[in-house]
Amino acid sequence: MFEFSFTEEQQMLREMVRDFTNNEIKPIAHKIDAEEKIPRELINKLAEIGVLGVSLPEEYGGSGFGEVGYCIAQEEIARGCMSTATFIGAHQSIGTNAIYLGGSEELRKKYVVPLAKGEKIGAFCLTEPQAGSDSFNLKTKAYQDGDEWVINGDKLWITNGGIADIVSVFARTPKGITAFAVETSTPGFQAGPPEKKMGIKGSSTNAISFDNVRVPKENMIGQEGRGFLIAMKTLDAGRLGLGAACLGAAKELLEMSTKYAKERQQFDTTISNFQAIQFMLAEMAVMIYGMESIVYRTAVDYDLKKNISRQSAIVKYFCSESLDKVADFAVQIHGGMGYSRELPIERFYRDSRINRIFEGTNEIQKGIIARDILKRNGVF
Ligand code: MYA
Repeated sequence: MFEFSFTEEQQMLREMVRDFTNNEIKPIAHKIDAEEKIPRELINKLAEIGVLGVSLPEEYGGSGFGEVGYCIAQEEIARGCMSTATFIGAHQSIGTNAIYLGGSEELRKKYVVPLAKGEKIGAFCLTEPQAGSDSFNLKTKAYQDGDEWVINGDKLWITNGGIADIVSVFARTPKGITAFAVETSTPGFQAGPPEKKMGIKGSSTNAISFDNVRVPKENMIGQEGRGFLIAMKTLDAGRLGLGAACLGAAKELLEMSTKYAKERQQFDTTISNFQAIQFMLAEMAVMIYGMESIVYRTAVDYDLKKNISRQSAIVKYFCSESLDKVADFAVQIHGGMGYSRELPIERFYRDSRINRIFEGTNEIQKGIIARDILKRNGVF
């Protein structure tokens, strides 16, 4: 029999994170957006409840819930604040995960443990001014000098760039692209000011420069020349988690829209009695059911150690496109109130848009999907 249900532990995790979001995140989500900053106290509390390492094994400081647990947590966090979900995604799903997936046992113990416990903050430094979608075209270079590697170059659009303690950096070396774990306190590491953005304003996005940044040779993540593969494998998980965050936001928007439609009176009745509104709610629910189905199907496969490259590109594409439509319907149902800063709808609308761009644009996702389909002669 094929059964699709969460375990008791997974349900408890969801309830715990939902309570946390309701009590600790929702009351300050507007402030996070307005002040463009996630308070350190919130980050510490997220660490305390184990969310900053929720997917990672307990032996590496995590909570041991795997990718399914990570998706559950991100869904619930995104219901309250997408800036906070973005912070967690960059810290855990790509920043820390690159070291976990590619790193030696020593490197995992040295860096994954404090990152998973939330004692340190992580980030993922791949993108450069000329290497956005074309991520192979890196100009950042590293050369070996005795027992150290010396990194020089510029990174752009680095989420958590200004607040991270340990970053996963991708640089060109004689044998190809190589990944390194770098402590941001190392001389020569410099983060620029936070970028001014349309949405996810609470999440810090910075340019970073590396000026003769020296790292011990043990800080190489995996083997020399294997960095691009590590980046792509890491993004497989990242894109899936992004889909989960989109799902949580979409569910929140549907709940808010349904409640509002049942309260708002026009023409002597609630607007929920109008077919135009009902159809919007129905379309939102259709997309949410699709999102939920593919997020957890893919997360289960990831935890079973199956290759999910094409599937995670599909999840990322479908969930981010769907969330944009769901957010648009939510604004429409709320009318003027959806456009006003009095309600969180307009914040969700702004925050949603980035999901079609980061972790690989949706055009890149379609390219990945098409390439795989062509390789398999169309067999799904
Ligand atoms: S992080 C930065 C995001 N950037 C990107 O995603 C870059 C997009 N570009 C690409 O993905 C690649 O460049 C593409 C590669 C796909 C275009 N597993 O010949 P290739 C192998 C295993 O395809 P290219 C960010 O935004 C491949 O087989 N292997 O290379 C974070 C080949 O090997 P071989 C793989 O044509 C923001 C080799 O690599 C995989 O250059 C913050 C080269 O491949 C794979 N998957 O095209 C995020 N892929 O030669 C926070 C490739 O041996 C998120 N290979 O055959 C938080 C979200 C949640 C909150 C949201 C709320 C708002």
